[in-house]
Amino acid sequence: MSEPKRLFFAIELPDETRQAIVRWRAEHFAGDAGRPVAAANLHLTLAFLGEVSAEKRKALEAMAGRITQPGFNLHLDDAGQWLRSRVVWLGCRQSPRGLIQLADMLRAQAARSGCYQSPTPFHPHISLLRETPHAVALPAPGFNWSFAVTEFVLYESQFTGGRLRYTALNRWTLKT
Ligand code: 3AM
Repeated sequence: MSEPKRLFFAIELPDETRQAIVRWRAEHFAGDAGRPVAAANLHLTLAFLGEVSAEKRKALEAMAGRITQPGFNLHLDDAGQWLRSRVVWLGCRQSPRGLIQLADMLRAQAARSGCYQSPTPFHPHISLLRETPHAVALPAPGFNWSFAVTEFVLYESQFTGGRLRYTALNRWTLKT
């Protein structure tokens, strides 16, 4: 029997968007502002699933494969800080309907499968800095990053060798 894995559904960011975000972050936040999320780990979480057995994962993957939903554009034009969870994030002033629908569907499927569900509502965001020790001055969003979301991904989260690694286990295409 294989060990349960810590899983979550998310949207992968295009390489060039990740690089642009990392450059923007380095320009605007000092070294003491918090722990930067590694470029490779930048993502937008749709549904956190917690520890999932191989059997439950199979059921979740089958359900994810039945999602028929069009793709959408993500326009990153907002940044903020959550003082309680100590995160600085990027997001959208107005979330696309497709993003909310996709996250709602995945979260409902996960709940039906008995997966852990966060009690907090879905606030789409890309975490940039974690463990921010104090309030930071947020730069006016001078960025304007848009990209087409054409798929969603199931990731495994592992903490190994003192590093957090996200590995894409499976992906599904959104209808065009
Ligand atoms: O990077 P973000 O914040 O979008 O915060 C964790 C991360 O999302 C979230 O799952 C993503 C991958 O680790 N996460 C971790 N533990 C969680 C929990 N107990 C959680 N979300 C809700 N409840």
